[in-house]
Amino acid sequence: MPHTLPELPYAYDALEAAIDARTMEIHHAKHHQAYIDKLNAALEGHEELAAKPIEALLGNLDSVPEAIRTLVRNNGGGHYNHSLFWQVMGPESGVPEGELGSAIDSVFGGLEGFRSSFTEAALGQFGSGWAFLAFSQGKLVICSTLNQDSPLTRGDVPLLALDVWEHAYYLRYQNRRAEYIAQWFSVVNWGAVGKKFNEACA
Ligand code: MN3
Repeated sequence: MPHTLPELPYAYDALEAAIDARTMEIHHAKHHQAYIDKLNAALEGHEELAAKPIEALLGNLDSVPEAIRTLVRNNGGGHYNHSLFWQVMGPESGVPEGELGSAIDSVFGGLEGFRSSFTEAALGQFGSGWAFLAFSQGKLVICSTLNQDSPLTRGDVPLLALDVWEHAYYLRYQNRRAEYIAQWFSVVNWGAVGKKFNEACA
């Protein structure tokens, strides 16, 4: 079964506080779709791999034949990262609660400490890439990756993702990545992140 574009859990204009509707539409319907199309094309003729969930492919890139490994890494990563990005945003932000809230307090000294470290990772990613909050060997970590690389590939579980490719913010923010990041925190769906954290801990 080929990979397909997930529907957004909200309208394109639902995140206007941080991301304009036109950017959301192009990003979802064009950019994300293109990663999926290229991933499916790369997997053509590889029935067994094509049947695997994207997490399994990215978590074991060595099992992917070398001839298509880079295509799967880039386009499969693009598919996975964007799917996560849509899920962890929403018009209702909230704050980290429960187990996640406690873990953020103990690792980052609270939400402000988390924001500051996460901003540093997202701003410091040179060129195109992502910033993540991930679950790594039993604890929360912040990391950034180049291009469409996923923390899954090194065995970590991504919980929160921020796209810092220019296509994610250029229409409204042009070169002002710092402003985009600052606004983006207002549309983080902490309830969704908390669920992912509980699943990762289970
Ligand atoms: Mn993108």
